Amino acid sequence: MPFRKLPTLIVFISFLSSVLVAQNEITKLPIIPNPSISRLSEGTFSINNMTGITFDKELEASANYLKDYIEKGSNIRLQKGKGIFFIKDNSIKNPEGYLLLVIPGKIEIKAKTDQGAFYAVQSLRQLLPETFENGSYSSKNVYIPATSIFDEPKFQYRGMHLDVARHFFSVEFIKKYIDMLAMLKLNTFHWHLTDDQGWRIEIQKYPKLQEIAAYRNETLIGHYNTDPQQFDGKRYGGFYTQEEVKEVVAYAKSRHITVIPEIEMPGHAQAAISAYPELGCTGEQISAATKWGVFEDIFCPKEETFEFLEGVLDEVLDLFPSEYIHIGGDEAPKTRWKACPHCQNLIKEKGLKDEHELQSYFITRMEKFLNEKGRQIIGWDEILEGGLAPNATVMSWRGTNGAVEAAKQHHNVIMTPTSHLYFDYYQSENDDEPLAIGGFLPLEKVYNFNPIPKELSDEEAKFVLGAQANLWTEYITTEQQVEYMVFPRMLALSEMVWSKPENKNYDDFVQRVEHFHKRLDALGINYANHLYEIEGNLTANGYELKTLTNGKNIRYSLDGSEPNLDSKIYSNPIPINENTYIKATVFDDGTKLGNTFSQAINPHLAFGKKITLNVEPNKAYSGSGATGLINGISGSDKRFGDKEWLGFWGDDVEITIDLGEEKQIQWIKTRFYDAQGQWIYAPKNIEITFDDGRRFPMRPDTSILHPKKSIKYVSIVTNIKSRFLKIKVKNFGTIPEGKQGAGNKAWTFIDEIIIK
Ligand code: TNX
Repeated sequence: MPFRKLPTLIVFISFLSSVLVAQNEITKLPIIPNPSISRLSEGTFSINNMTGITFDKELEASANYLKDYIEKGSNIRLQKGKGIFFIKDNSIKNPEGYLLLVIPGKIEIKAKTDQGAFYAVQSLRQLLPETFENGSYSSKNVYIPATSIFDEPKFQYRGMHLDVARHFFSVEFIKKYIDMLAMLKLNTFHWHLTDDQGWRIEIQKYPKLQEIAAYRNETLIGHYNTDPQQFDGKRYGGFYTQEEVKEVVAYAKSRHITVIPEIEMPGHAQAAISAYPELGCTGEQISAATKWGVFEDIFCPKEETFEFLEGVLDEVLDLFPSEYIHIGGDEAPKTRWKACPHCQNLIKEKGLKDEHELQSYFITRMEKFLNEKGRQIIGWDEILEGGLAPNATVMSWRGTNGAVEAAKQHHNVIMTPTSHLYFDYYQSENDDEPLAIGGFLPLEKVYNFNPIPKELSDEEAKFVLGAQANLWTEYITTEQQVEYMVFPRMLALSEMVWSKPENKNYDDFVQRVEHFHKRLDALGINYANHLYEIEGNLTANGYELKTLTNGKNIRYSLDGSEPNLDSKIYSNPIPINENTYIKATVFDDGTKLGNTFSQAINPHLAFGKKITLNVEPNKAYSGSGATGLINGISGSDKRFGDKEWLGFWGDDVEITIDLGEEKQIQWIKTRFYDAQGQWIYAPKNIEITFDDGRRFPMRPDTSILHPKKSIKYVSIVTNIKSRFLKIKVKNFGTIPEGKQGAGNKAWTFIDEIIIK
């Protein structure tokens, strides 16, 4: 829904003047997501056993929610009557918007809908002590600071996804997850219910989905890239009964959350085919997948498959009132369809060009079925290939190009790019992080994402409904780990989709996150705490150290020792003229917080010299720019998303380094990330040209004894005088069949070019 700035502002101003809250300083309240307009004033309102609650009928649910929250959180019991007022107010245009006024005499919550009032309650909740979260608030009175808030969301789609196919989570936990979303004013839960490794929803018409497809024989242990792969030998699985699904949907509804089910087609269908082999093209008996990846056994576009999927969806529609149904559509290799006479006949008969158009035929047919029942489809951005189904909404995950293309075709889009919203990626560069799929997505990167792609005009931008973060659970085996991966990044997501850009400020957000930790503790939510980490940056003045939260000291050493209370306090950039090894730690009043940061900086011939590129790195992986390639710092061995690695998607890259004057060069080394599961491949070839026109290929570096599996090292040894070096890096090309991301362009990631 487009943001109607003017009328709401006028409403707010008249609201303020009507209660004579004037001349107060605008102060930030510790609320996440940050409200549109908020003001803290003099005085407090006290809630105690005398406090009454009064509501308009339409806001009854939220009034009861608040009453319950207070009574469960403390010994305070609310009365009927004056004190806290829930007032229906049609002048608040946005159905999710609200006004919250706390003055010494009363609390007023105004909204047009119960949903708006619910969000007011969530804000009020964050003004109450954290002990309310676990029922341990023991006083008879609680004082709330006088406050006035006007608030409404920036985006209408604010989503969080959970994959329950790779690992299965209890109904109890799904409800807790929904509560977490509601607390942060997210309104959509995308429930990824089916995949190659398991089918997780009861379908009465097809009992073998429960008996067979819900289970796999065993599960991969450790990372996919471990060689040789190992398995645990234990049967694993489970599914939600229809009764449980109804319970979850109703629970979510009472928290103003829509549950969107995802039933994957035509790919990620191996579990379903294991139960009903006739749904595949070969008819062969297969089993649910026991490892991760993209699998070739996909649904075959036969009449009996459509009948099956329609039967499944009929039951799904009865369970989920959501307007949107997610039909997947991603990562469907066409190998089986190419070899299948039925598919080839169908292509001819329908006058289709190829298997991509056949996929489009498949999706369009399912869309028609769902549209006739009054529902709309959402699909991953692959549904653009071979032509978009007429009314489909696109979930853009492979970067943002899919979103741009769909919006330009006037289709709705939801942003969920891997680069900014894949919460299965690492959130810190610490070595002690739990095993994750790969990548690096720190809090700040999530926070600073702008869901509106720059390429879109204002008109086209209206098709961007909002954003969603995804939690794929290949490497996430427990509920505690789910929480660890989503917190605190879900806080950043909530502010990114709710708050207006002018109300966003990362430094301020981080102080609020530090405060919010206490609430998460009280709620028994497991979260990652990287707030006391140190960020280092090489600048023209030396190496700078920074930490996020206010009022702390950084102490550091340069001799490899662990910083302690006797170590130097950091105040100015550390000069770098030779090989330097910095270790630094955050202290608060003599207490060490967080982990020790360490960084080696090894200057070389190109250090601080001029570097140019023929193409810009992809904007999602632009690191610290081209100079990062010669800054004496090597990118992390494990996280290609850090500030050092530069990522290029499909481009051939030409790098020119100007040493300022002719120099004697002994050798040149560089390295490339190689993580095929994430579509990252070492280049096809690399070539260096010098001033005299001589050209040399760069070859695998055999001087490195134990190369990291995820990194390819290359070097040349030469004895040459040159001022300029031109390094040509040829992209790997198209990802081959059978690999993750087959058919897409490969990524090239490069960092550090060392010249000696
Ligand atoms: C790609 S995102 C997938 C999922 C994986 C995920 C891992 C998408 C539409 N498909 O099947 O779980 O990567 O990050």
